[in-house]
Amino acid sequence: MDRFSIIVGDITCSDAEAIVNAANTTLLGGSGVDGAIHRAAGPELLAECRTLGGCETGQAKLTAGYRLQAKYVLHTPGPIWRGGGHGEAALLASCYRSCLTLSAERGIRTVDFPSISTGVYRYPLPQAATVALKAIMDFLAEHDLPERVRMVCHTEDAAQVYRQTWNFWYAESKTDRM
Ligand code: AR6
Repeated sequence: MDRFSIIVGDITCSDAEAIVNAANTTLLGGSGVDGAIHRAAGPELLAECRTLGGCETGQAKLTAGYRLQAKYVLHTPGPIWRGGGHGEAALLASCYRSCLTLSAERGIRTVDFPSISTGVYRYPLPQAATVALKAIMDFLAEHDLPERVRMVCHTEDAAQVYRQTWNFWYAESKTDRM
C-alpha cells in the first residue's frame, strides 16, 4: 500500500498538509501530543479552538495550523480506555474515519496521525493499532483522498507494534512488509 506508511517522529514537525491532534472533548488543550501541538502552533490555535464549542468523542473538527508547517489541524477526542467493553473500539475507529472524511471533503492531500488514545487515555497499543490500521486502510480503499496517510509514532517501540500489526493483517508479500 504505497499511500500509507508508519514512521517515527514528532508530529509537530510534520510536513503533511494536515496533522491530527489526539484532543479531549473541550478542545482546549492538554498534555501529550495535544500540549505539544498547541505549544508549536502558538496561542492563535487555542483562540480558534475556543470558538468551536468542543467536540464529541469519535468526531473531528478542523482548524488552521498557525505556526505549524501543517496548514490544518484535525482535532479528535479519542475514547478513554475502560476495559474495552464500553464501545472503545468503535469510537476509536470513528476518530480515524472522521478525520479522513473531513480531510477528503476539504481536498486535503496528505494527513499525519498520532497514535490516538494510547497515552493518557491508556488504550492498549496492540488493540489500538489494529483498530487504527483497519479504519485507515478501509477508508483508503474506498477514497482517492487523502493521497497519503502516515502514522507518526513517537517512539520506535510504538512503531514496532504498528509495523507488526500491519504486517499481520495487510502484508500480502515480502515486498509489502513495513
Ligand atoms: N508526536 C507524535 N506522537 C506523540 C507526540 C508527538 N509530539 N507526543 C506524544 N505522542 P496522548 P491520548 C504520542 O496522551 O492518549 C491530552 O491531555 C504518545 O506517545 O497525547 O489520546 C488530551 O488533551 C501516545 O502514543 O493522547 C487529552 O486529555 C500518543 O501520542 C488526552 O491527553 C497519544 O498520547 C488524550 O489522550
